[in-house]
Amino acid sequence: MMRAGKLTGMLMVLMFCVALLCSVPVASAAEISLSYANFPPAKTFPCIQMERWKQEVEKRTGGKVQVQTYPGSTLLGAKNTLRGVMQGQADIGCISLAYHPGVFPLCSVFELPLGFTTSTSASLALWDLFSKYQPKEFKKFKVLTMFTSAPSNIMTEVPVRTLADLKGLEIRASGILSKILESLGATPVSMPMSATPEALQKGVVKGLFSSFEVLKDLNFAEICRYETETNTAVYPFAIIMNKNSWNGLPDDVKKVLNDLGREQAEWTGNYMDQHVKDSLAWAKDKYSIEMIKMSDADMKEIKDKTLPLIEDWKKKAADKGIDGAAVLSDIKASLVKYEK
Ligand code: DTR
Repeated sequence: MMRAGKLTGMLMVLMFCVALLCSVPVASAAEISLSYANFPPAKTFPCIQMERWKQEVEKRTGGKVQVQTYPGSTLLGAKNTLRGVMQGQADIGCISLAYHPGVFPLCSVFELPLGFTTSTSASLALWDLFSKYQPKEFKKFKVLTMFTSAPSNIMTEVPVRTLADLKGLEIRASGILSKILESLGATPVSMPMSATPEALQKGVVKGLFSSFEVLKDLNFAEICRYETETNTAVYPFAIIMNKNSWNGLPDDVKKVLNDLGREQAEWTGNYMDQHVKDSLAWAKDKYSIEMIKMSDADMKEIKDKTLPLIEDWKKKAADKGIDGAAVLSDIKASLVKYEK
């Protein structure tokens, strides 16, 4: 049986604690909450850039905006992000343009072998192109930023040392990059990156055509021990926002998001370029991957065989009223400006 004095003492301590908790200011709940859907796993670069964007938006709005991120297709997957954001199932979404053939007649130009050697230069050039042309292909959305992967290379479970080794080999790609593989004699199997791990494990594909950081981020180095350096086309991405969600934002928040447009493109490019180097070092150390360079003759044949794809793009662009030559001229100027 507890003595009365001890009980009184415990009650006094309890009341003091309650008073202390009531005096602590509770962080004010954000006035605005935005949902941000992303299709690939959390450790891949589209999601890493998403988390950085979230942090910057919450910091620069002084907590007025809270961003709820959904990596790994937990809210919208690769194939339904475009419609999902348009319908308001998510305020914001990440799309890989190559997953939507024919939908982005202007910005799909960035799926071509344009000569960019880094994600940073390609991302800045893509954002500049979008900013200049404001293409109607995005008219149903607010585009918050755009960026690209690093240049694409061939990662396979069997060595590809020559173009002849590519013949008939089933390799995962998407968009115009699938057409690049086809022009080189490979058998492209188009699918989103999120479907690639299962396709590799089941043997549906013998490798993939993408940037090297996935060797680490998706552990592809475990199966694809052979890396053939082609350093060709990149994959363009756009971060799109539901128009009603955008229109409902106060001007001060819109300014924060607009100011982040180009900055986020550059940040993502820088992150990607460094992460490719780190991922290759990691894969060499953990899985002793073999880096393969094809002969100069094979590299020239790759260039010769893929150039016609640029003419194809120009024709399709013209059908949509786009001056392809002017777009390519602007991109050439960006190459000079950013590839110094
Ligand atoms: N392979 C391209 C682009 C890409 C490169 N790394 C990642 C990581 C996660 C998703 C996509 C990508 C693509 O499938 O879009």
